[in-house]
Amino acid sequence: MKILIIDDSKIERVIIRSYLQHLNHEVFDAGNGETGITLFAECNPDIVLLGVVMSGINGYEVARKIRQEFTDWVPIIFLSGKTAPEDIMIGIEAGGDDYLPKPIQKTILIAKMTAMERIAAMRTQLLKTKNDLELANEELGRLATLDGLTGIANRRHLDITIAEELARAQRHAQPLTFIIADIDFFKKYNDHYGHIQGDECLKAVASILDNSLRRPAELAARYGGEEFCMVLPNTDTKGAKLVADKLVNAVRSLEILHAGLHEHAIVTMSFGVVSMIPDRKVTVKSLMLEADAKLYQAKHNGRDQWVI
Ligand code: GH3
Ligand code: MG
Ligand code: MG
Ligand code: MG
Repeated sequence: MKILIIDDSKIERVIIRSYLQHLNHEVFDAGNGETGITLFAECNPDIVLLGVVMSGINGYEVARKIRQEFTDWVPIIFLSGKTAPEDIMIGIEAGGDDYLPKPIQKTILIAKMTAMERIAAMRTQLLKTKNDLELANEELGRLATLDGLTGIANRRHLDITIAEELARAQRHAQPLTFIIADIDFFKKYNDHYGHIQGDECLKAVASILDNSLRRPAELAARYGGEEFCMVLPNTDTKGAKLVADKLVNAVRSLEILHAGLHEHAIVTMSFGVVSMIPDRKVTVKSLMLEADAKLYQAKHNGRDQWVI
């Protein structure tokens, strides 16, 4: 342990040092309150042994300052000849954790320090547990927004984002683009290659959709099955068409063979695109219905394309 002794009596400091030697502690000492506080900041002690009556600021003030200025708790034990009950009360209220009468008895001092050490260790353990729990919670919160298979945002995340972005676009009269995408002839893909490879295809498609969106506010999410959605805040019709083009080409560029269709066929995707400055009447549901209708048209028109 690092021990800081703050007392204006040199003899007292020497005596306490002598009590603590052979115990493998690192001992620092200061002869007045001001130096004590400076040394406290420098040596970062595990325990403070603090006299009360000192020239300059007294021990109570020192304790108050330490509690004010340093958020991390370090045990403070007062060592004082002032032993009236009120003195003890003032010391504890100033931030002291224990109060030993002078002359100090070596065994009692060491026993009290051992008790403080134990409390400090428990506190450290609790803080660590709390920190671990917070990290685990953060991770859980993060995982709860991700799709288990593809690792991109899931339906839940999408629902929250689309509602937020629709409200924002309505509030600021900004354009919003919403896209629903569906893999073409995916049932045949599964039938031909099996579900395991079907899942691999879904992962590759999810990843390329996600990576094709560049702005941080843009979201690609798995809506369910082989259907994905993209939310593009502040994107007008012109921008929407550019993104849709990019997405159609990105999926093609994977060149995933789809021999379930014909020999040289590759996996493609169809996109239903809605872009608007939404008025008050627009809802998440109406956006989705409209995008779904466009997607249906894209399928009907021959797939591997977008319709806006
Ligand atoms: P279309 O071009 O009209 O979209 O035809 P399609 O065959 O893709 O459409 P349909 O909705 O009939 O089929 C979707 C298929 O997606 C059905 C199911 O076998 C497959 N599918 C849905 N979810 C998963 C999944 O998590 N993993 C795999 N491997 N396949 C899935
Ligand atoms: Mg003194
Ligand atoms: Mg589908
Ligand atoms: Mg499909």
